[in-house]
Amino acid sequence: MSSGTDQDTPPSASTAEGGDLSSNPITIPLPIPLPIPLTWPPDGRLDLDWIRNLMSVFDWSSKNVPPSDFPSVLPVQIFDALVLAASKILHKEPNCLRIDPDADESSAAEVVVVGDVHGQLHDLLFLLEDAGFPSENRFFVFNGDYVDRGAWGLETFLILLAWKVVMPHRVYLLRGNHESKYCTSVYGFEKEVLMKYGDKGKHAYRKCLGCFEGLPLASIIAGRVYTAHGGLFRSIFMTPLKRSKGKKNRRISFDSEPKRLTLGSLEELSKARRSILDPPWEGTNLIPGDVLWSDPSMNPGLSPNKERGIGLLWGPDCTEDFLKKFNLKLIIRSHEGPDAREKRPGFGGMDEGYTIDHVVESGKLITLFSAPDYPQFQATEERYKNKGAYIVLKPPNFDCPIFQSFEAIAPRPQVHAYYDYEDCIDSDEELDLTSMVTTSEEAS
Ligand SMILES: [Mn+2]
Repeated sequence: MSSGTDQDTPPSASTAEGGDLSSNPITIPLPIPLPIPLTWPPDGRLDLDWIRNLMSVFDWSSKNVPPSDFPSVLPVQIFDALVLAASKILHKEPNCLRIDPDADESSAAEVVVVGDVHGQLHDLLFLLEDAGFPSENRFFVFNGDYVDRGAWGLETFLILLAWKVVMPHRVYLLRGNHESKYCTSVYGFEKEVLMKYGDKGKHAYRKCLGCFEGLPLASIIAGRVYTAHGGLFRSIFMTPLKRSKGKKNRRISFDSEPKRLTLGSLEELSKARRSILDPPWEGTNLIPGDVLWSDPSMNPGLSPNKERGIGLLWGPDCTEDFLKKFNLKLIIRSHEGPDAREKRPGFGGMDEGYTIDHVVESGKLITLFSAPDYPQFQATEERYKNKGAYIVLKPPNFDCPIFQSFEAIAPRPQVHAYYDYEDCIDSDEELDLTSMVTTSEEAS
């Protein structure tokens, strides 16, 4: 940290050490002098104290340090070490995680499920404090969309990676559609990283993309709850490809797709190739794009998601089929905030951070959104003022969702956006698929 700036001094008090885990990360006093730049532990082992310090420092630096001074907070070597440690773990995980907490009714085990976060660092810190930090008895499943739109996607993502490294069997990070090259190049995360790491920015961004490719796609909790960012997916056996011959002139024409779309199985999900910068919307590897981009519909059946240009729409009958076939009770997906829901007649708004979309014989489909007062940057004066929510699942069955809604932390630090939110389309809809084609030189 360059001295001599007129930044706020952190709250004074003893030290950050020794407090109990339930203490508020936002008010954990920072030692003086400030523990920055952050360092890697000499023995290479991250622990809870390291994460608590990381969260406190990021909370403080987000309010006091210009983005271009970020390396004085987290030097690129420490960034590299953290991303590498997390990447190694993530890439080894299966596409669909099996999470099996102690189902004994007397056990204190619980699973916290979290929806879209979108770089809203302070709201994530609040959520972690409110739900209680990950622990032996408290699992976390994050449903993706950690970055973009909000101004602290990098801090948000790194905090989650740190939790993953320290508690790999308690904290699970799934991939969202924004954990991709295409989305991060349009909605701010790429520019954010370039701004925060300067001449090392491209390097840092590439490392993040490599990590995104490792993120698993879905989870099954206690054998009863399926979670994924977008939701359900097609069977690839039933969709032989009709593709125009000229590869250079790819046109997106759903009409040329086979008439019969059918739901995919968990076995097919397990075999999908997820390690791709942008899930393809055509070809044979369509399951990752479906899982990350699909939306529920009130109309029965499976159909191409024409609004988004990738993924599917699935009806209540598909929710029922999927739950029944795999003996599940609940689907928890995310992916739709208040802006998306504004354009979806028939569906509930995101005012409370969640909606119950389908109620069928075998169970329910829920949309969960954890970014309150979203989006951070908005061209209009009028805001959605939505709450965020997380879900707690408890033994013995982990299939009765307890909803916890929460307000945004206010005031949010005033910072500049990393994307042109006035001109940018204000949801993921109508995305320009042609710009998603990754050229070979870019795909490093
Ligand atoms: Mn999304």
